[in-house]
Amino acid sequence: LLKPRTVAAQPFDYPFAIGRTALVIIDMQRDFVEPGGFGETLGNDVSLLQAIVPTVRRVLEAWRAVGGFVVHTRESHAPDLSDCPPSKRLRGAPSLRIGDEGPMGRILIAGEPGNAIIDELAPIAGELVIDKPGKGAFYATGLTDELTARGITHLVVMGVTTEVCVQTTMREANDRGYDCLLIEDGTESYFPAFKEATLAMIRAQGAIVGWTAPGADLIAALA
Ligand code: TIU
Repeated sequence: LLKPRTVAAQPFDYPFAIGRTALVIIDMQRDFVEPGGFGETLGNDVSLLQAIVPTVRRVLEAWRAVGGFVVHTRESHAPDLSDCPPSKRLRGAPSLRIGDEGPMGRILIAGEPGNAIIDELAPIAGELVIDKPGKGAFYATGLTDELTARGITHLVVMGVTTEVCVQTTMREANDRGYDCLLIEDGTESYFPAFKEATLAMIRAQGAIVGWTAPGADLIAALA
């Protein structure tokens, strides 16, 4: 698992070893991907996000097959909202606010049906699930300690949405010294232009935030 490998990525090759790398799948939960969840309450068309599920699954299965470590995150809050800043709950004019009762249970609350990771990508034994109250996966979570304990230095990132929780997590990770690769067809936004802009800004200036590559190129590097 420590064999040096390379993904043909942008803006240049991404070197990694499976044993030092975590596959991080951001917020592939019903709240964002299915109608009636948080994403839709904000006024978004959630069908766009469903299109990446087969690719995310293909990459996840390939990563599992080589014995790589997997982290799943969920954006979620405690039932008493003690970890939800009022600014987050009160911002804007959503059709339902965080904590309100929706068709999949209380919006963005841990343990509710809508907070579950979709069946196609459900975690299996040995995979880490991080519940995060913020957009970034490092804020107010134990993620750094979990990665450090496993000797992880590199993150391969997929999930939703590209410019919100994915980009925030990559920027948090980059500042903590992780080398991050974003899978281009394993991430999506409610706003296609925001996805494209995010991919471009991540890899600009000599990979100022990280690298990007198609899922097939990561899978090829695992052979
Ligand atoms: N609204 C939006 O685009 N995203 C979020 O609120 N959370 C995540 O990106 N997971």
